[in-house]
Amino acid sequence: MASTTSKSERNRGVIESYPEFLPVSASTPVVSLGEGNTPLIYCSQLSKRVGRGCEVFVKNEGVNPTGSFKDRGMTVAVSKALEYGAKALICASTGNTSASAAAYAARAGILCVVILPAGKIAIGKLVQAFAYGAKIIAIDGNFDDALRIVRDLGESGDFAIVNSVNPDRIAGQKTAAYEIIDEIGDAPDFHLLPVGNAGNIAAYWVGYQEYHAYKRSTKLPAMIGFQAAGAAPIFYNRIIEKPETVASAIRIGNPASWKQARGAIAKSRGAIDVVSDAEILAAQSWLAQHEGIFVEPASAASIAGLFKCCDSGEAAYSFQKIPEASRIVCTVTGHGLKDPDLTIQRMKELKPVSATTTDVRHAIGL
Ligand code: AN7
Repeated sequence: MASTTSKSERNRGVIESYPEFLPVSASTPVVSLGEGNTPLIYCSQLSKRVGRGCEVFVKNEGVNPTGSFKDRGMTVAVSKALEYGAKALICASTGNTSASAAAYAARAGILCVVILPAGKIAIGKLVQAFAYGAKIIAIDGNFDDALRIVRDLGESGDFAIVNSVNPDRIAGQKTAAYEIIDEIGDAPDFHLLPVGNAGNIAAYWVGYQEYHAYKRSTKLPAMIGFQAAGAAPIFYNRIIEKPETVASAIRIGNPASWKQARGAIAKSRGAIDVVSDAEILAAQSWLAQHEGIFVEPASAASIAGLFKCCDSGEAAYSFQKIPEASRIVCTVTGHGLKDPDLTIQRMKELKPVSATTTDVRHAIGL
């Protein structure tokens, strides 16, 4: 029997919410921080901007326990690692995977080693990995180098790899698609999301297909992925040796789930497209200032992508193809406070005024 999620069950975590769809059994030691069941927020301003009677929802994954969607996959990967008897976890990361792995390892009482591209991790994510007590190794290389090393070390049998090359991660992450269908009663027509290592787009597609097979939904969404223009191997169909983008979370040149992402896009009749750094940052500000949802730059790629689909004839999925009254879900993957540096740069210096009502009125501009 499938569970449905309701507010009173808010903190059950994805394994307890969807055990029948996950590779767990009664003997799996569940390591959870109450991840999942994240808000699916109807966005009136975004819907208005898209027009044509479309409804736009944002799935806000930034409110997971460590502030990103990675927690959904990590609860399953770490629980299974414990079940298999692993003594230590290892991952490569652009930041969020390491924050999540470190937290769940702490909770499981096992060691976590994280391999990171030196100087390329957003400050909040690095702070998290330190706070949770991970063993942190910074390398002179990029994420793709880090993942290569992790795969090598994983072969020794000393570590359980908790990157999305581990199928338990994908299994956990697909629960976000279940939640969307449980909440709105059917799959959306379009699902937009950022793409980095490409695990998440593959995971959502698995989730949508499974629920469809179980007749929980009547349709399948078109999956539309967005890469940063300087780190867009899937879009350009070639490995990018030196990926560059302000969206450090998706600064990946050789995604592990490349093939699965291509499959999801082709089978769902979706698309892969690119958004520029300027478009990403503009979308990040817009979403914060018009909908009250502050996300990290990588997450804003889905919103930048939505705008591109609406505004540009150049988009891989121009909205001319989108029927009126479509339901669109955009996943925003991580919290804005994880990566505040660029927002801080845009903040004007705050000059104190004297502590009088008159001067404060003046400063407000009244
Ligand atoms: C905020 O943490 O790859 O396409 O090592 O942190 O499933 O990789 C993060 C990826 C999107 C891309 N948004 O998801 C890592 C890492 C945020 C992210 C992605 C990431 P995938």
